[in-house]
Amino acid sequence: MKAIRHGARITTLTILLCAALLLTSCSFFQAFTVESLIRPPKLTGENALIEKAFEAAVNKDVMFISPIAGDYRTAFVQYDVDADGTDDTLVFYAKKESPNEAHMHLLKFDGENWYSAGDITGNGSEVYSVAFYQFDQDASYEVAVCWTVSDSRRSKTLSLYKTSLLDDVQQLKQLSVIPLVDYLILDFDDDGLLELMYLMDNSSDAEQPFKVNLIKMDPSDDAFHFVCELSLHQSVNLPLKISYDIRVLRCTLYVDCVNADGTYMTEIFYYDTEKALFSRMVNAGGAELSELTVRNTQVYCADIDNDRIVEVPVQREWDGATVQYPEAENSLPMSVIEFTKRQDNELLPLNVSYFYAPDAQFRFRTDEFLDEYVASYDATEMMLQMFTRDENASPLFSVQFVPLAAHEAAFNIIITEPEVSLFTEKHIKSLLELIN
Ligand SMILES: [Ca+2]
Ligand SMILES: [Ca+2]
Ligand SMILES: [Ca+2]
Repeated sequence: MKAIRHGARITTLTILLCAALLLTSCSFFQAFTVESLIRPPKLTGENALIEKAFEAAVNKDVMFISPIAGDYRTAFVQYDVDADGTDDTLVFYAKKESPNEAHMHLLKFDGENWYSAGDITGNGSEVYSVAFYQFDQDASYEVAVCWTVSDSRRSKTLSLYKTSLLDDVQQLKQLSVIPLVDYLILDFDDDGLLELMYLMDNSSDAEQPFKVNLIKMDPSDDAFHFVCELSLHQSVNLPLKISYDIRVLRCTLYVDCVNADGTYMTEIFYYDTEKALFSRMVNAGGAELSELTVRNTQVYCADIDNDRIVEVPVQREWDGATVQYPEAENSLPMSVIEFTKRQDNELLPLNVSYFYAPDAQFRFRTDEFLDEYVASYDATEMMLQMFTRDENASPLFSVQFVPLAAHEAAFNIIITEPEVSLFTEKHIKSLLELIN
C-alpha cells in the first residue's frame, strides 16, 4: 500500500448521492405510521365536496391511511371503478376507536353531489397498495387492495372487490381474500384474461415453506379457480422480489429470495401454457438454473440493459483476487456478481459484473479487469487496490472510501494512482457506484 501512495497523486471526490435517498426513506417511514398522518390539507372545490360527503357518511373521528406502495399513495384514490364515465373516490381510513381496523369507503358522484356508496372493513390495519384490474372483462374494474398488519413483509392480505348493483345501488362486493407474501397479475397464458400469481407462506410445512399459486377468475361466477402451483426450494427463508419477462409467448418468472443460511438466490421458472403448469428450468449440464444463482450478496434481478429481458445476478470467483475482513487471520477469495441473461435454458454472462464491497454501500464495475488484473479489498480500510497479474504485481490504482461521519450514506472517495496509469481518474470514477 505504501508503494502505491509514494509519489502518487491523490484526489478527493465527495459524493452527495444521498440527499435523495434520505428523503425517500424519510417519506417511506412516515407513510408507515398511520398515526403520523395528519388530515389532508383543507381541500377546496371538488375535493372539499368529497371530504364533506365522507364526513357525512362516516364522521370526523378518523385517521386517514395512505397506501405505502404502488401507483396510488393517497388516502383519497380517484378512479372510475364502475366505468360509468365519472371518477369515483375510494377513501382509506380507520376509526379512532378501532385504529387496527382499516376501512375502504366508496364515494360516487351523481352529477351534482358526492354520496356514500358503500364501506368495507379491510383485512389489516394498514394499506400496502391499491390497484385496479379487469379480470372478467365486464365493464367495471376489480379493485385489488393489499392490506397489512404493521410493517410485516411476510404477511399481507390481498382482497379483491368489484362494484355490483345491490338494491339498485352500486356497491362494493368482496370477491376473495388471499393471505400472501407478494403477487403478480398478468395474462400468463395470452388468452386475453388476467391471472393472479401469488406467493404464499406455507411454513407450517417445513419441506415446502413457500408456494407459488396461479389462479384465474371465472366470469360466470365471479370466483377464482386454481390453475397450478410450484413449491419454492426448501432453503428459502423469504421471497423478496418478483420479476418477469415475456418472450415468444412464454412468461418467465424470477423470484429473488433470501435463504435460511443468509445467502440469496433467484428462483427461475416459466408458465407452460400447453400443460397449464409452472416448470423449472434445467440447463444442458443438468443443473437447475435457480441453483446456479446462489450468492452471498443481496442483489436482485433487474433489466440492466433496458431490453425488457430480466438479467439474473450470478456469483463467480475472481481468480486470485482477495478480501481481507477485519480481524480475520487470512484473506478470502473475492467474488463478483455477474449479470446473466437467460437464453433458452442457459444463463449467459452479459459482460457486466461488479464487486460489491461487503458491509459497505458501493460497488465497483469489474468486467474489464477480471481476466488481466487482480484486486484486493481491505474491509477495515474500505480500500480496493488493483494490480497487474505479473510476478511483480505492480499496482494500478487504489480507491478508498471514507464515510462522512454525519450521514453514513455519503463518502469521500480517494483515488490513488501511480505516476503512469492505464486508467484515468475519470474512468475509475465512472466504474464506481454508490448503492443503498
Ligand atoms: Ca364511476
Ligand atoms: Ca390469461
Ligand atoms: Ca435486460
